[in-house]
Amino acid sequence: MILLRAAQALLMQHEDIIQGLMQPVAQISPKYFYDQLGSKLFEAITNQPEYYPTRTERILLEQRAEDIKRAIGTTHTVIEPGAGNGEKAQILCDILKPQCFVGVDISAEILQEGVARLRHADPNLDARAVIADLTSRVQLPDEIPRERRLVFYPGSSIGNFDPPQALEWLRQARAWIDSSGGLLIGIDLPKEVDVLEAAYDDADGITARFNRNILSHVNRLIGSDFDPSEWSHQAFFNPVASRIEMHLQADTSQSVHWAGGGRDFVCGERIHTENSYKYPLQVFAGMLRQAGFARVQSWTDERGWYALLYAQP
Ligand code: AVI
Repeated sequence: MILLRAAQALLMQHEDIIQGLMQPVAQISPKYFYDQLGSKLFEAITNQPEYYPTRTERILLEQRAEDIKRAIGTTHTVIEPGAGNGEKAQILCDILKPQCFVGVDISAEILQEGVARLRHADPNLDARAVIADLTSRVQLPDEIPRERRLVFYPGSSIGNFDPPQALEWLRQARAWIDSSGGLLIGIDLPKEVDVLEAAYDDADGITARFNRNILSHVNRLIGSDFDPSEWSHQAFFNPVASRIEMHLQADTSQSVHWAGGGRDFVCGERIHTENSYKYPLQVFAGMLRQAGFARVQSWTDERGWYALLYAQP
């Protein structure tokens, strides 16, 4: 049964990728960035001087720890979708001292290491890993108590969903908690275009490697023959949609094949790999209200680049 489900999941992934590649403007979902190398490259991105979100959020969490703790109060369980290596969970668990932590992520190995690290830091913490794809509805194990849950979604990861999906995601977070719970979420705010574009095109080329690596991952997943060295990294701000867009642009005309199909790309043609939305604070607070969160508090860094919001039903 488990093997059958795994085979079905692989088949769906295969279809999902090919369907994206066959669109008039080819696209690959950003969830395929995160194979083992992709996860390492993302970690390296967060340490680049140009990539301010992770650093700004960490400083904000540390500087406003007391206010955040006062706003949230007693928390029984912290649930972190996309927990990765658990680094941010560690900061929050130090502040809130919950009894239970549930990390949810698609990258099993990194999540399990992160959860083990949290357990090691506090042997009294009941830390668990739930391996799941956050782009579909996630069912949390029944044994996790419903009272006083805090859903923690840092890193401005919500920005990688298009607005309707983001709203759907917020509704799912609302469904995970009861009236005693809340959501602590990080969002990246609009700012000067130069700052935004540099963050997604660092001088050391780490983001470019991260973007191109999606093609190697896709090659392994669908047996295609993309040559990543034939593609250039593109990142620019789209002011109409208020988002950074990442694309891969073909340096030459080429044919790419996979079992049962393929596609020709002309020189200069692009594959759209990621959007990263930058929401004004009031717009995002409105989305939270639409998703069923009636009370919203927020904290912003002194440059006004990034915000943490605490939302309650
Ligand atoms: C994971 N996510 C919030 C990152 C972002 O900023 O949108 C992904 C990323 N892509 C390129 N650099 C970082």
